[in-house]
Amino acid sequence: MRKEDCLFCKIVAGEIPSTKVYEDDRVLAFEDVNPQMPVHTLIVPKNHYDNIGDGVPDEELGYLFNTVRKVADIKGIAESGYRVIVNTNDDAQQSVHHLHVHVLGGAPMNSGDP
Ligand code: D5M
Repeated sequence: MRKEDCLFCKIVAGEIPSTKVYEDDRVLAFEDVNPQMPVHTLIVPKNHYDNIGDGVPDEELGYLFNTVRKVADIKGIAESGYRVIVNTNDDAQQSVHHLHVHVLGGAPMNSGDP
């Protein structure tokens, strides 16, 4: 499943470059172009879903969140700690409407941080 004119579908397809952190047949993790923390990696399912409420199968969601742990290991923040954010729709200011998980870390965070 792929959506025309979706930025992250184009990144998954390699049509727009990204700095890859992890990839397998189901997910892609890449560096956020506008990092809010020393570590700021995005993880997307290769299938297109607008957001977490877009009928994502449980198994797909589980796989996506398991990838968070892999990315935390790869980025070396598993022990120091990290924050996981999934912005959804307007109130959360979701700007790219392809489900994605932000993994943020690499420095101590305060409650007002992302
Ligand atoms: O977050 C969408 C995130 O996507 C935001 O942190 C910037 C990031 N972004 C936008 N374009 C790119 C490209 N081309 N590469 C990498 N990262 C990108 P949201 O949760 O929707 O507000």
